[in-house]
Amino acid sequence: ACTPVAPGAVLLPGLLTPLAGALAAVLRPLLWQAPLRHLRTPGGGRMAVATSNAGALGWLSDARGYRYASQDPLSGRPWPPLPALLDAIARAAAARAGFPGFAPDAVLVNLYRPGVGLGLHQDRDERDAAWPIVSASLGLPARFRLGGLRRDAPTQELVLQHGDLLVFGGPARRCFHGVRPLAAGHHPWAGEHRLNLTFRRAG
Ligand code: MD3
Ligand code: FE
Repeated sequence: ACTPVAPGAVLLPGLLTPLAGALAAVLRPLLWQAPLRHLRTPGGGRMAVATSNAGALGWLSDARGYRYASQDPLSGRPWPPLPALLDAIARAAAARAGFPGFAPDAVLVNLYRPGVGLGLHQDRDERDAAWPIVSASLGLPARFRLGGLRRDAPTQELVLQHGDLLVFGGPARRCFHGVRPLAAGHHPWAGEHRLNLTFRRAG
């Protein structure tokens, strides 16, 4: 199935479910090299979502603002390379959604626990918004919110399940979006967690 959920947004439900074991095997060493951490926000807060990155570029937030950088500030070393399996998943999903030629140079890893959500925001730190963002959901389900180009536009809710892929391109690329606080639960693959991977062409 390849379901349009809004202009430019395509849901590929359950596509990753058969790959969950292989994904765990590539994510484990990646998150050992570049551990998940709670970034500081420019306003002085602490992000409730824990994040890490792989690829040539990684997304960062600190007192100086939001940006992509080629090194992990925790280690002073480059981010781990984007594993071939992840690169192939992102390219295939983008192509199926109508974006052939998508070559991600960054994957942002987001870890949620029960009670943790992500407020409405836009993704605007990438150089060229003509490239889509590919999102992969693993573990506990989440209520994802997709709004419009203004923060106060109405939002639609979509439940993202383990194994789902979503591609945001075209008009959806600049839409406000967020995640409701995660409900408590247990998932056989992820325990008390939801893991989200967002593949980007940042540079
Ligand atoms: C819609 N992540 O990393 S993924 C993010 O589930 C982010 O962790 C959420 O928002 C998460 O920035 C949502 C789906 C997603 C990602 C990027 C988008 C939706 C998007 C960019 C534009 C529009
Ligand atoms: Fe986002």
